Amino acid sequence: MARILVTSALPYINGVKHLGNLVGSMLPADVYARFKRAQGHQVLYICATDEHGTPAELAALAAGRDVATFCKEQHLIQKEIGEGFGLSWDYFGRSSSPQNHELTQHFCRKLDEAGLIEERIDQQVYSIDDGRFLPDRYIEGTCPKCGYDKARGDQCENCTSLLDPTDLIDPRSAVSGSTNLEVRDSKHLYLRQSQMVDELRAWINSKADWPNLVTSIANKWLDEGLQDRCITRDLSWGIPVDREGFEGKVFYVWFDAPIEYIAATKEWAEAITDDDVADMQIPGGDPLDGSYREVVGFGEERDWQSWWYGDAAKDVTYVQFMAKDNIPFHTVGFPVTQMGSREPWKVVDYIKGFNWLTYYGGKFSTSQKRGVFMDQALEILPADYWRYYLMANAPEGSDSSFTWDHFAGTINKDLADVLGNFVNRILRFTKSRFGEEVPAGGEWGDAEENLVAELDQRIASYTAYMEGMEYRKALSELRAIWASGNEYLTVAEPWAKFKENPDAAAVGVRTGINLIRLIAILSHPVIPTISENILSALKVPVSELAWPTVPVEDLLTILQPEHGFEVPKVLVQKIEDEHIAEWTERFGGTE
Ligand code: B3M
Ligand code: ZN
Repeated sequence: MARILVTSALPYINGVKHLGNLVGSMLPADVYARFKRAQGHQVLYICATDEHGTPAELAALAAGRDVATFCKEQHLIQKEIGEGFGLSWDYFGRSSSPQNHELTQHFCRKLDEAGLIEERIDQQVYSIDDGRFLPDRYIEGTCPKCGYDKARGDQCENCTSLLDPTDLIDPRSAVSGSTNLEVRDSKHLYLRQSQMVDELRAWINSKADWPNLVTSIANKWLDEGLQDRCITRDLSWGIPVDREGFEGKVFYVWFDAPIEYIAATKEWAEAITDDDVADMQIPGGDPLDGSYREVVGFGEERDWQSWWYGDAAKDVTYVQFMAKDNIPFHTVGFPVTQMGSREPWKVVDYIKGFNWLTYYGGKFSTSQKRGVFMDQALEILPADYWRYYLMANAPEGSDSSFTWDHFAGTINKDLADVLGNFVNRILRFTKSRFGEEVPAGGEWGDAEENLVAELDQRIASYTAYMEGMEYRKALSELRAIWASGNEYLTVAEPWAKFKENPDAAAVGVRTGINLIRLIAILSHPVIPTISENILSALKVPVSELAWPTVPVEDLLTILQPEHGFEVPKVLVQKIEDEHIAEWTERFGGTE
């Protein structure tokens, strides 16, 4: 049994995330965590809301809330929606937690002791019309590297270069559009990343197994010469810089956000569970409120350090999931923080990065409300439909495009026709001919042997692709495994054989029902609800979800004669043309 730490990029707090955000981070992380749990490993999947920075302040302002209240509300909304999608976080924390305040300040102190922090007087853009300093991403202008004219002061979305606002050509305020900007002096802390280039390069070079997308972005960044990075801001919302002369300043959101991976693990260790609260009988007790912490000695069995620090964490494999724009911060930014502290922190072992999911070839956009958002998706259809489609079309090798026709076509063909139809067809037939239990009689023949041979090979390659987080390939194997059920039935023909030779028909449905059980187990990481509905129809407890390792012939004889089942209600409802028309109208399509 291995110990596997999984984190997915922290969804930003300014609003509900869209499907592009989901498929590039939380969903593949969840599929991986579920797969690894099924294999019997000890998995800790940690995520959190990323709550600091100006977009949070502005979103709160727009919502007429103070920023702390806004973040608390939005955190709960995102948590609920994530759970609605079946995201099996072990903990979903908040980057504004006391634990993150403490750890972020700790890292800054350690980096300072290591000689990697420097005070500098910074020239910072002040917007006279807006009456405030403008944070990096609220200055827009032309990218000096690629010429894109909507580059933000922190990063060019077009070429992913990290920028400083003063690099921009023709800068303007993104809040008001005003070009009435002036540069004022302000004291800031700089992280001397430039001191660590060789160390980072050696580390990245040691990761020969990382996806090319990830190492090429990391190397590009190192090749361009790593700039020292300002890690403080003139804002009020954030983690205070606990240093003389820095009153009223906070840490830069990208400094504290990755540290939240660690802090959220600490939140997990120290968290009161809902059960704890119920036991304490505190009416309306909020499990997220740390104030109950001293009441009971909970959390002692949860050792956060054993996942993150020193020798105890040496056997942990740490895997991160993120979209490509976040890669620089995880291949350089966060490792500088961790390694530069000169403390033995666990650094990432493998990064799975993603390209973009587009909406009809264009960008999903939170600010322009373009595309489908997680809450809307759940209003329309069950989570598993989205989970399947998104993972089957994950933007791995290149961007992939969402369209309603493609989505409906995939669901109707793969989920409804191939999977749902196989399960329902065989269980309905068995019930009508043999009653609601697995029938006895008959012997295996060529059809069964051929099925076993095919499954042996397909399950091995499906498992290997899941292991390698190659989701498109994995799901195409999974789909082939579903299809093997229908193909087997075409050959075994229990319906045709029943009259002449009920024993032969019994073999067919008995093998088919066992195949349904196997398919439910293999499908569980991707479509947990459908899988559990199938298992419940087969009266198989979810405790039997262990990933198959024994030879396939054994797996197809587990459910023995007399094992009872029920015919499930329609597992997968087809998407009708009128729905496609309605949703295209509602969300906009074509373009
Ligand atoms: N919140 C994703 C984004 O808003 C960012 C990820 C943080 S991971 C530490 O682009
Ligand atoms: Zn650019």
